[in-house]
Amino acid sequence: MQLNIDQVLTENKKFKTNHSDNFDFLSKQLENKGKNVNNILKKIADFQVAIPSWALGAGGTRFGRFGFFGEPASLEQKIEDVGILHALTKTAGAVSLHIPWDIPQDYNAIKELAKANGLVFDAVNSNTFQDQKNAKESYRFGSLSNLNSSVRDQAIQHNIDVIKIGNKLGSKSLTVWLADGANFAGQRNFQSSLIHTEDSLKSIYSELPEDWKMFIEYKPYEPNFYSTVIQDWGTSFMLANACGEKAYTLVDLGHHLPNTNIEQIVSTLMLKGKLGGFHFNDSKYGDDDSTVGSVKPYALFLIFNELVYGMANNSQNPDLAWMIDASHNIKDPLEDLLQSLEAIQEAYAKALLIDQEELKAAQERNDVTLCQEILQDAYRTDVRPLLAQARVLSGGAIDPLNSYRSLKVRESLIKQRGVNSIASGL
Ligand code: LRH
Ligand code: MN
Ligand code: MN
Repeated sequence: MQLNIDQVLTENKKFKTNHSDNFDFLSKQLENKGKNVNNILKKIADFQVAIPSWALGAGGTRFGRFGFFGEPASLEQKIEDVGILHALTKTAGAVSLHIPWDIPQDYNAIKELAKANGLVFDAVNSNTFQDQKNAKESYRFGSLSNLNSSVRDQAIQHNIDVIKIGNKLGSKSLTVWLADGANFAGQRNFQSSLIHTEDSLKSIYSELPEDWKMFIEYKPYEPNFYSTVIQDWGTSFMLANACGEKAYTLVDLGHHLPNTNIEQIVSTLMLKGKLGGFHFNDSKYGDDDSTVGSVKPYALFLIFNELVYGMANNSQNPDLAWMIDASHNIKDPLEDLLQSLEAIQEAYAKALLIDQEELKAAQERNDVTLCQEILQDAYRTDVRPLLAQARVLSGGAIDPLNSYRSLKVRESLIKQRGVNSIASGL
């Protein structure tokens, strides 16, 4: 199923007057404050976020999975789902594949389909956290860090195979996330685990095409509950430095212990030119993979403040690979992703409103109160008309979620795919 522009434009008629009133009011207010609204609109429109192929089915917990109706049963259908998100929002112009959950069969056909939906292929993700069908070796006791060199070799080869798959699709980066670690104190020697991991990553890195990047994702715990080899940004940063200039740290918002100052991590990594990718989600407790901005929207805004600062001031840091890494087991996954996309754009737009010059001057005067006021003034601005206007200018929907419902997208998907279709891969 593909949404066409006419359906979106017809929908927009319903919201047009209201939207114009809201946008005119906001842009006047912003212009009175000296903001360049057109510049902000352009930045919002240019901000594209990849959708992971694994977020399109209703996810689950280890205790159970409640499938949602009309889930995409093949990679083709997943790409169609991302196409629907992109047609409505014009901000989901990329898809990120997890291998072997989503291995293309016919590469040309998949590339054509992605193109027809206005999508490119973002980072490819390797998977050495599960045993694969017919694999010779098991990852029960780790993959790239395993004490057994045959297991490490198998995991290295898998990553190289994933690079080859990504290359055929036009991807330009590999994301490595390792579940490796220990469940019990004394189970593993920390140093030998780290040494093996570094050596394995270097072997993968040596097979990276010239114009590719490697992202090293960290996470403090889960599935191992005593120690994780790449547990924090420092370990990832160290490994990225050891590999070389095409290796970077990837920050996943859910991969921090409670109250970690993620905005400071982002800032440090950008200063050092080593922030490569970003996984958006939100959480209350751990790696909850909740809808972006649903629990801690102010924290997200503070993170975006550092990202915006870094994008403007740290030319040593490359363009970032943005991706949503969220999934929920009771919501319609497409509705969940529409909400996440909106929350990301909202935090970004608010951060763009921060007057950096004024903030710097207030910081230099140690006017702490004013510093806070400057941030909060931006945060308290309702930027939704800006997001809607950026979408209108790109041919998207004024109100994506509303239109998704009134166009009865899920109902059509159920008709096509059946009530019981279950997302492939997971
Ligand atoms: C690990 C993770 C990582 C995986 C994805 C499925 O928690 O964030 O990015 O590849 O989830
Ligand atoms: Mn992630
Ligand atoms: Mn995660």
